[in-house]
Order: sequence, then C-alpha cells, then structure tokens
Amino acid sequence: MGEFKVPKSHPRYWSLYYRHKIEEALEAGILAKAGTMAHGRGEAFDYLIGERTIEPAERAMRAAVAKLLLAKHPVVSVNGNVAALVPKETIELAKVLDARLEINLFYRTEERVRAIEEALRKHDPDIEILGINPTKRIPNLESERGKVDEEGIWKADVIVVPLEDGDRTEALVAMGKFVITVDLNLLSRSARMADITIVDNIIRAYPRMIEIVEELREKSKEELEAILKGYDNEKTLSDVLIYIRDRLGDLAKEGIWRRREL
Ligand code: PTJ
Repeated sequence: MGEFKVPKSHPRYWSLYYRHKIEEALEAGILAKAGTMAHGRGEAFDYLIGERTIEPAERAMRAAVAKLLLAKHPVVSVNGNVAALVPKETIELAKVLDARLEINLFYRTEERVRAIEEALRKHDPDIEILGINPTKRIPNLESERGKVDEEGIWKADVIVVPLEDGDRTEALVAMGKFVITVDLNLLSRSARMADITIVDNIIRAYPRMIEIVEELREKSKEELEAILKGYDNEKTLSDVLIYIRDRLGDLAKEGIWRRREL
C-alpha cells in the first residue's frame, strides 16, 4: 500500500484520508471485505447530516457516557472497521471509562483477530484485550458470529458495539445487555434495536465521548441517573430524521448546484 499523497488543500482531504485507512486495513487483514461497503454506506449517511456532530448525537453521547459510568462491567467492543479508523481512541475510551476491551467480529477468523490485536498493541503494547480465545456463545446466533469472552461481553452489563449488525445487536439485547451503538445509518436494524443509538461518525464520536467522560466524571450517581432518565432514544432518532428532512429542504431551497446555461 502506497503512502497517502493527497494534498491537505483537497476539499475532501479527510474523507480520502479515512478511505486510505480503510484500504490499508484491508491489506493488513484487519478489515472484512464487507467493511469497505459498510464504510461507503456510512459516508453516504454522513453527507446527509452535514458531516458534523448534530445535537441529537450529542444528547445520545451524554446519556451513553452516563450509563457507562454507572455500569458494573462496561465493555467496549472492537471490530475491523473500528480498528481501522479509531484504534487509539478506542483504547483511550476504554481506559477513561475503566471498561474492558473485546475484539468481537461479525466475520470472525483467527487471522483477523490477530491482525486487530496487533493493530491495537501498536498503540499500547500492554493493553488488556479480550475476545482472543472466547469460550462463550451469544444464544441463538450461529457459528463464529456469537463467540464472546466470558470476562467481557458475556459478563458485561453495558456494551458499546459500534458499526454493528442488527441481528447481533438484537441477540445482545435479548441477553439482557444494555447496548450502545454508533451508527450513521439511523434506519439500520442495529440503530433501531440498540438502547442508545449515537448517529454520528465514529471518528468524531469517540473523541467527543472521551471529553464527555471528563465532564461527567465528578457527577454523583443521582445526577448520572437523572441524565439517563431524561433521555429518550426513540425521540432522539426521530429528531435525527427531522434534522435530515429539514436540512435537505433547506439545501433544495438554497440550490447548491452549479448554475449553467444550456
Ligand atoms: O469486522 P467485522 O467482521 O465485525 O465486520 C464489520 C462490519 C461493519 C462489516 C459488519 O458489522 C457489518 O456488516 O455491519 P453493517 O450491517 O454493514 O453495519 C455497519 C453500519 O455502520 C452501517 O449502517 C454503516 O452505515 C455504519 N457505519 C459505517 N462507517 C461508519 C458507520 N457508522 C459510524 N461511523 C462510521 N465511520
């Protein structure tokens, strides 16, 4: 894989930069092939929200962090796309939350698990990583998809499972886990199944969640519970949809396309 040569002045610099990360991760055996398509779908939804963190996402992140700070056994799950895009931030988020980190793959192969472990260890050689030799299974999920670590997802009360498949989100919810997801596609099954859905790009969401941990860390249990009580995931998702509708309406009125005489 060649180095990334796009000049910083390119109007789509960051988008191309993260595509390069995705390509590199595919070559390094970190990413599932389907991860490239998932990334493209994410990009398309990111256009719709204006490629920025919108208020309903901020609201969801505050509730998610409150829940994670109240959790007994919080777990942050890592898949191929997450390891490709935000390996450092994933480790940082788990650390500030005092959460366990687990590699948990939809398209699980031992080679990919090892490649992801290596990618994470580049950022912190001593980090504890669960999910390498999982001994438990999520009920009602066949084969490789349902393998989880006894000390991690199996035991967890609250799990962050970003960029996740809807079927597995549903199975985790059925196990009684509190599921937090990050998914730009608010219409996906995963987004609809989770307890808290953060509709934002993970490259913006994780750094922001790390900041929110610092903001909420000193809050009492009662204050954190009050944040959660005041949170409504259905309303948040419908607010995102309304935001997109209004934004598209404004763009249509503004006319963002080049005018030309024919
Ligand atoms: O590494 P594995 O084997 O666990 O597989 C990972 C993928 C992502 C391939 C697997 O979980 C999968 O197929 O997921 P889906 O069903 O495509 O769902 C992934 C969701 O993440 C999609 O709805 C995308 O819109 C969304 N997404 C993609 N990139 C981002 C994103 N959401 C937030 N930030 C992104 N950067």
